[in-house]
Amino acid sequence: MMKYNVIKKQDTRTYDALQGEMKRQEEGFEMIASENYVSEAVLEALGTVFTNKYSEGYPGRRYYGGQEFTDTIETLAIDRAKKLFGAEHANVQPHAGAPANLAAYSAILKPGDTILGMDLSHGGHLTHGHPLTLPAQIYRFVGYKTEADGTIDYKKLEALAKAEKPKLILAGFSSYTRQLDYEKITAIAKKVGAYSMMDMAHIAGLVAGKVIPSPVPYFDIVTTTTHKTLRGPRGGLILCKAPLAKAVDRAVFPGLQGGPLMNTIMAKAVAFGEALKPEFKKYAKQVLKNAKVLEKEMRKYDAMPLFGGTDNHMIMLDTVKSYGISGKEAEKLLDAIGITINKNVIPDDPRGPMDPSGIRIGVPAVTTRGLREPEIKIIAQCIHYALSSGGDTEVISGIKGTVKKLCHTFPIYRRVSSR
Ligand code: DSN
Repeated sequence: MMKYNVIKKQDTRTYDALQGEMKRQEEGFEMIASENYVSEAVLEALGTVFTNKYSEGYPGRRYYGGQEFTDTIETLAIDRAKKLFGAEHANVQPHAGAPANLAAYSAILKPGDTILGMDLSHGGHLTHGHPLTLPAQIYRFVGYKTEADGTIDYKKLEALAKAEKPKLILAGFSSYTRQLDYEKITAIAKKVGAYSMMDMAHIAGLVAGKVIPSPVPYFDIVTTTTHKTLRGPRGGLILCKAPLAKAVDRAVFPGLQGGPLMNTIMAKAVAFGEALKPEFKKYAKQVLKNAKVLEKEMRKYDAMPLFGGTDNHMIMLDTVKSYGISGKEAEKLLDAIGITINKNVIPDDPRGPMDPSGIRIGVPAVTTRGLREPEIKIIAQCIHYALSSGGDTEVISGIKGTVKKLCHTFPIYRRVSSR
C-alpha cells in the first residue's frame, strides 16, 4: 500500500483526512451496491504523470503534440474494453456514468425526442429521466414500472412504446435486482423504430465475468461506469455498434467533454486487463453467490427482499415493512455498526428520497475483500440484529465489535494485492 509520505510532509490537513478515510474503509464493510475496492495497480495508475497531459481528440487524431504514450494507453484501454465485452466499438473517455449517458443520448437523439426509461423508484437511475437532471430538460422521458412480483411486463412495455413512440428505449437500473430480458426489450425497440440502449453500470463486472447474460450483442448502445462491479477507477465507458461509432465519439468529444483524464484511462486499461483474467470470473461468480446467500439469510429473518429476490449483486429491503423503521434510520443504525449501505426509495415509495422506505445492500466490495458464504451469514445476522435493536447502545456496540473483528480478518489491500 502506498505511504503518501510527500503529502504527509506537505499538507497535513489533506493527509489526515486521507488517513481517516483509509481507516474508515479498513474498519468497516462497504456494502453500497455501487462501490468496490480497486487493486493497487489501479490505484497506482490513477496517481501517474498521465494526469499532466492534455489529449483532446482520439488516438492518432489529437489536437496537441506529445501523444505517443497517451495514444498507446488509450488504444490499450479501447482494445481491452472491446475484447472484454465483445463490443464493436468502445469510447473510454467519459469522465463518469452521467456524462456517458448524456453523450450517448445526444449521439442518436434530437432535443425533444422521447425516451422510455425505467421509473426511478422502480430501480431506474437519475440520468434516466429524473426531472431535476439536464437530460430531462432536453428530452421527454416516459417511465415504465415493475409489477407487484418484481418482474417487468414486456407486453405492457410494448403497449407503452406503441403509445408513446419513443426514439430510444432505455434499459438499466441502479436499484433493480432481477435479470432483464434483453431480447424482448430490443425487439420492442425494433418494432416501434426506436434505438435501444442499456446502462449496465451496476452489473458490468458480472457481464465481464460472464456470470450473467451480456446486453452488448443486443443493444445499439451500452453505457457503463467502470468502478462498480467492474472494479476499475471511477469513470465511464460507452460501447456501441460500429455504425454508431463516429456519432458516439463526436458526442463525447467535442460534443460534451474537453480533455480526457488520461491517468483514469490508464487505470481503466489496467482494470480491463484484470477483468480479462480468469480470477475475475471467479470473483464475479462469488459476487452472485454472496448476494444469493444474503437474500436467503434476510428471508430467514422475515425481512423480505423486494422484486422477488436477486439475480445480481444486491438486494433491496423495505425497512418500514420489515423493521418498522425508515431507510434513513436503517442506514444510520448500520453506519453505527460499521456497515455502510444507502437508504433507497422503493417502488412508488410514499416517502421522500431523503427519508425513504427502504435500503439497498450490495456485496461487490465485501466479495473483493474475500468474504464468502459463511461470512455473509454473519453479516446478515449483524444487519438483522442492528435493524431490530431499536438503537440500544449496548447491542449496537456488541455488533460493532463483531464487524470490526471480521474486518481485521479480511484486510482490504493485502487481499487485493495478492489476487
Ligand atoms: N450513485 C450510483 C449508485 O449508487 O447506484 C449510480 O450513479
